Amino acid sequence: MTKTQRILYCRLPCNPIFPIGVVYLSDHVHKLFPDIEQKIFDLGTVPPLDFKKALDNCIDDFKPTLLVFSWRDIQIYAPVGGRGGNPLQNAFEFYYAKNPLIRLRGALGGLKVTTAYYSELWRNLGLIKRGLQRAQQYHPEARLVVGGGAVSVFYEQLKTQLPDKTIVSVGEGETLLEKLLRYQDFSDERCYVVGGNEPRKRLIHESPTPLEKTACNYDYIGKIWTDFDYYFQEDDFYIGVQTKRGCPHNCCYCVYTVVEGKQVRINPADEVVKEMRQLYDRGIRNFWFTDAQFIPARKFIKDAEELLEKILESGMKDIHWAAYIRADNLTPNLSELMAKTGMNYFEIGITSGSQELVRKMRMGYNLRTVLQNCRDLKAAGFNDLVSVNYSFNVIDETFDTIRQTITYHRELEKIFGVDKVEPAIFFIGLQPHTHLEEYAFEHNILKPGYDPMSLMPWTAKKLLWNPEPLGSFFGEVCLQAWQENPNDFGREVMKILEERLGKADLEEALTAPIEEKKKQLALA
Ligand code: B12
Ligand code: SF4
Repeated sequence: MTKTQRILYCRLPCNPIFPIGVVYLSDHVHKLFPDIEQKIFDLGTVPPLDFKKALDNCIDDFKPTLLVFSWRDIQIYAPVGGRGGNPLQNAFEFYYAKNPLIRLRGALGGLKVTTAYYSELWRNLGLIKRGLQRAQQYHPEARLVVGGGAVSVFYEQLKTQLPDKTIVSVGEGETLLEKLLRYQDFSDERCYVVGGNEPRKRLIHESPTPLEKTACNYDYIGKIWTDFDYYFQEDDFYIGVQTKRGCPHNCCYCVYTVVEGKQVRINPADEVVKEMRQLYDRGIRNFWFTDAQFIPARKFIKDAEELLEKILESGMKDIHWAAYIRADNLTPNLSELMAKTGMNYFEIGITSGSQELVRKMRMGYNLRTVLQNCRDLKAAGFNDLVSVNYSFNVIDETFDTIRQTITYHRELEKIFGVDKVEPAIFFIGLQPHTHLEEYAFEHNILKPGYDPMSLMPWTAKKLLWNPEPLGSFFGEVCLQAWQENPNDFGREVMKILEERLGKADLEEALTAPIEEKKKQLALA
């Protein structure tokens, strides 16, 4: 019976990031049901004016019985130029500028960003509905499943906006699709049906069904995806390859650890290399290991080493790769392997250079270890770009902790070189299902039932986390940085902060006094 299914995977419009989610889903389904007809259609490669027409044509052509819509991102807060402008700058101009003209500019810019945001939201919902209606013209029983990063984060809010009977999926979707195609009960998967069962409480916290990942079959993917080549044309695309799923940490603002689950599941190194090899043979040289964390904890160091050793053995010598790296989990050997295998960019999300705050944010980092490991990495020959993500003002920030962050950053600059360390200044966009959300409830900053997808100024101001008493101070510093050096915003913010507040002692940054006191008390 499943043979008669025809599955269309439609990745909703998105910046051109390789749609690894639908690639993996269709590969998984093909391995289990080789006779099922499938097609991948990526709206990320289609110009906006053609979205509707291209979708219609694709459906008329393929006549799917099952529509799999993949929605990657909804949120837009970022320190970079985003869709419709720089959202962070607009918001800060509107909230914090003293000059009424700049406030007005912020308000207008904010309006533009807000309009773009809601238009995209409604447009995507419209495309989903349109696709279903069109498919039902050919197969009245055609069904709709939606999933992907954005749906995983906002699954509760989407329940009133999607057509009846839509299956809404949280986290990875392989086993859900498998059950659906076998006509099995899928109610134990991380999903719910619109108009049917309500999403279970804490659905997102449930563990994903375990799954052994094998190398994606790109010969097959090439056959079901006409625009596959699109991502091979530019040299600067980093093609996604997943090497593991899950993160065991508890960083207070992070939702990855619930989307992917705390259980780390390693994809066999041989399979990862086999997958990379297929891409390599098609001319790909840049890979992004799309793991929530490439080295989630010390006990996974040996897995990372095994993978990198196998990449070396495979002879793929001229590749580059990038990933999110917890730099507290490096060893000199691993650092050497990273440099040798072509890591040319990584992001470390230390969030703050103050050990005291890093502990309060439950990040489990030891900043002293991070520094030492960065020195090892440099000694191993790493000479490329590091993006260090700082989010000021998350919890209990003070002028002292800011001074510590500046000192810490300067130390990283001493290791890698000023031009090689890019301070990426984020302000945390508060996300549902995080500890920070609980903190906001406990401190009466947000009330349960708020809409995390709202971009209305009164909600956005709280979600774009920058609470007083330091909120206005950071607002003013960022505005000055945009005015004086908009093209090097992060470094400019650091410079202004240092001019205004000075630096702390490195030793002060690296120690968390309260914990020390607690330890001493415990010893006493
Ligand atoms: C790696 C990553 C990046 C890398 C991507 C590198 C690359 N070349 O691929 C980089 C650093 C570039 C990046 C950037 C951004 N990212 Co990002 N990123 C991730 C991360 C960690 C993994 C995504 C991934 O590829 N996973 C591996 C693949 C296999 O999984 P997947 O695509 O999610 O697909 C699986 C499931 O979702 C599901 N699935 C997918 N579609 C469907 C459909 C159906 C019907 C079903 C049943 C299931 C299903 O099954 C798939 C296979 O298991 C996620 C967080 C996370 N842990 O998921 C955030 C995430 C996707 N990013 C997010 C965002 C917002 C961004 C940015 C927009 C941030 C910003 N403000 O600048 C940017 C820009 C992206 C853009 N479009 O321009 C958000 C999106 C949700 C949201 N908040 O709106 C996420 C979820 C993080 C978060 N918590 O907020 N990102
Ligand atoms: S921020 Fe990174 S280390 Fe922390 S929970 Fe999220 S993915 Fe894990």
